[in-house]
Amino acid sequence: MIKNNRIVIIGAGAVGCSYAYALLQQGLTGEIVLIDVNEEKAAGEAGDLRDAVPFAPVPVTIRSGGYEDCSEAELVVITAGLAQKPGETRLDLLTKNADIFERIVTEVMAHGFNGIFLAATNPVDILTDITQQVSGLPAERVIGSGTVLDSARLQSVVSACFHIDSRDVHAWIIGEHGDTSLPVWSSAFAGMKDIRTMAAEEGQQLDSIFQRVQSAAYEIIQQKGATHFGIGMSLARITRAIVHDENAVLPVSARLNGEYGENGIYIGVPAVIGRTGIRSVMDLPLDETETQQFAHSAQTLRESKQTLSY
Ligand code: 6V0
Repeated sequence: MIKNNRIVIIGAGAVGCSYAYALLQQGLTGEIVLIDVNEEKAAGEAGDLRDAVPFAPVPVTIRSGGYEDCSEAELVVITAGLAQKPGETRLDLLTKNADIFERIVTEVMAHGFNGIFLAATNPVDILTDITQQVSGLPAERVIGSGTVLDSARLQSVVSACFHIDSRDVHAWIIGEHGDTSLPVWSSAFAGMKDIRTMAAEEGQQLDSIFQRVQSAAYEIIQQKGATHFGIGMSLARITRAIVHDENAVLPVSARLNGEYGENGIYIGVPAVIGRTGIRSVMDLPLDETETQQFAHSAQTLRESKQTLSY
């Protein structure tokens, strides 16, 4: 761990605080600053989190703050904005959260920020794109949570179906973090065994496995009004890859530059993540169906992006 690397979290809501709690539990930073338009909430959340510090693996300073704290930050993580309501898609949130992001990123940059941005607010791919454009930072230093959470959900469902530890399930979802995402079954393994072969042998339907993953967020939102623990841990996983300079491969939202036949859009793809952000995007071989699905997902994002003036 790089000592006292300051992480600023903008948006002290359910996602921001679950992430802060995960950071604290995993000893990933020495300093966390929470910023929120609701300053009292940010102060209250910081106070509550401070009570957990004596049980954390490393000492951590946690406080609420302002945009001036971004100048010294290694990482600014944006979880601010409106959340999905029951029945609402992630793209419905676009216009409202795009305005919020433009204001936030402008403020962060005005205070001399020169680190890495990580965004989680939905629709995350387009908001990450806006973050990069408004900040003017190199694309490798602007990362979205992408399909890290979706992939974790896929790994959990596959784990339950085949009775294999989810950490040994190497199956990923790529594309938009949303309704057009796709599972890459052509490169999916449990241990070293092809999951398509396992499904055929055990009479499991891969389509229904993916449907369970797709409906997971909608179901949880219906049941409890929000999802936040999974994304909190997903953001912590990306953070660990950065602060420990892991060169870990994670399906984040990264800007494509010819990979997958696409240019200039942010979308969930496997990328190598280390201290400087996205080191490279992994161009996976996709089968014909996956290639078509990915192109459709990219087109959906491109069309949504065109509705905005960025
Ligand atoms: P929340 O609990 O309502 O928290 C949002 C916070 O943002 C609130 O505390 C607001 O006061 C604050 N806020 C709003 N505007 C501003 C602003 N301009 N500046 C600073 N703070 C502001 O929402 P929750 O935490 O549940 O969700 C946050 C976002 O994460 C939503 O867009 C969700 O859709 C998104 N999620 C993304 C996921 C992913 O996989 N990428 C997963 C789950 C949720």
